[in-house]
Amino acid sequence: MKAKSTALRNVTSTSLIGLGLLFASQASANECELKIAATDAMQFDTKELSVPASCKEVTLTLTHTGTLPKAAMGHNWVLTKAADMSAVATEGMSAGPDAAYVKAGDTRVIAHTPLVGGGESTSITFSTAGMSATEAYQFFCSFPGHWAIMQGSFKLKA
Ligand SMILES: [Cu+2]
Repeated sequence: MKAKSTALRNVTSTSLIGLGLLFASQASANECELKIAATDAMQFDTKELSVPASCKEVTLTLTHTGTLPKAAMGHNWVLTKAADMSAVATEGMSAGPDAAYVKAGDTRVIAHTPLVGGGESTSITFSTAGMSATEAYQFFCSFPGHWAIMQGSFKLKA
């Protein structure tokens, strides 16, 4: 009985070491998943998002915690280089709500969600290929008039 429990303990510590090695070489899926909430008061609940640079893909879930409809207080989540944000936001206004106020084929847009209204949520997964830990990125809501307030920094942590 005693021998058996020792053996079990050895197996357990071996698998923990294995897990440790796995985590060291690649970020765990959890670290590559982000959540952000947006409100009827035209606010995101954070001004800073980051993931480890080892994330090959990032999954972001946007939840609109308010009650106002999409046409009045729609929100989305758009990611660009910081330097591209204002031009992408301004040019996106004429794209309309069905295009989530993002200009068609805009290659400056790294990722974006559709618009959501109160009580809705949406999720996207995007690749970090071509992104850099030394580059400054910005996320924002491209609903007309929102981006000046609804924005924050996005970083790949080296
Ligand atoms: Cu918004």
